[in-house]
Amino acid sequence: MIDLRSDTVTRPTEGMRRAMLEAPVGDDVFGEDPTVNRLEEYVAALLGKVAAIYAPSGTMTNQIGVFVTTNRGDEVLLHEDAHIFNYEGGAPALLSGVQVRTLSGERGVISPDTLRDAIRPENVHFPRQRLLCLENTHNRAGGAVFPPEDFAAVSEAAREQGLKVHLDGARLFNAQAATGIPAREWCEHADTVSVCSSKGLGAPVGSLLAGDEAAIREARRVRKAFGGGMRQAGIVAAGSLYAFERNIERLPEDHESARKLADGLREAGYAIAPPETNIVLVESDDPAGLIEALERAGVLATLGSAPAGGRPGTVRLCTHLDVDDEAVEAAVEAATRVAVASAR
Ligand code: TLP
Repeated sequence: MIDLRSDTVTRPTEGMRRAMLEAPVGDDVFGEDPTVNRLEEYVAALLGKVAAIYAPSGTMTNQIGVFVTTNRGDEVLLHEDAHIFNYEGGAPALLSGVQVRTLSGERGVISPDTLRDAIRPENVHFPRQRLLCLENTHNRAGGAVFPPEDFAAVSEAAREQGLKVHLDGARLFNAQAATGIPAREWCEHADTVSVCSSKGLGAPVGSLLAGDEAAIREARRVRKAFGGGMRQAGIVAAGSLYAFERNIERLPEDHESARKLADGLREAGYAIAPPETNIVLVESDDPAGLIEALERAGVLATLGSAPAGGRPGTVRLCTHLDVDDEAVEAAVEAATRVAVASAR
């Protein structure tokens, strides 16, 4: 089976496992795990933030980010295709008691005008608007990079309106790899930032939330309340540290694999937009059927989106650390067999 469902499916390499085995550990709830402390300092510096906190998942770091910036009944603005809105189990309502206001825009981008149109005046009837969440790269938009000028512009518009900005940077280093713009430059336009070691960077678990001193101090209390206080977490943190130190620089390989995959699939007759990073979206009127056919041919994929509003749906294929050239070629061959069979 060639597993292209997600870049989360990677298994730790020998070197990463060794780093995990040898990690010095302590009780992180007491702040005494030297490996977690090293990781938090490393990632805060990488993102140009004062502090960072380690947590089990990107969902948790996003939701801590929402919680520390809002009060119950506040409104959070985000793109209608945002991961925080679509794939986190309704957590903004469940955990923070906020309502979300979704905005539309091409490929996960929210324009300053769209944001301004959604701003409510101060009035006893209206929820207080506190936070804008942005996502880069954008998962549902097929790993699209938020164009840097647009990113800065919408963030500035949000701050002018008194909003804070949270960046879901689960794949921020893919944006760095695609544009050459360092992650820390993107982060200047966000107050809190979530990054994951468990996506393209290949660690088994672990995400970090970075921000200013006050936000991260509060985040420590919230992480505990959310059940994310881990004890000798240095074991997994060593895998995350290894991922940030060693695997950022190899992300262009995944982007190259995605390009090869997309080219091969296009040749086989599939409708595909050129991938910007490591996610390939294949258009299909019957994505569920295509996913099943691909699985029978030995390729695992997931649903990108269901057909809606007269538009086709998409099947998502992700490249990652465990997908080499041979796997890409085999996946293209398998998908070509599927295309030929369905044309018969
Ligand atoms: N995304 C997963 C699924 O949940 C869809 C995937 O396979 O892509 N932000 C973004 C942009 C993400 O893509 C993900 C994971 C998360 C946050 C959540 O990370 P985890 O899975 O660590 O909670």
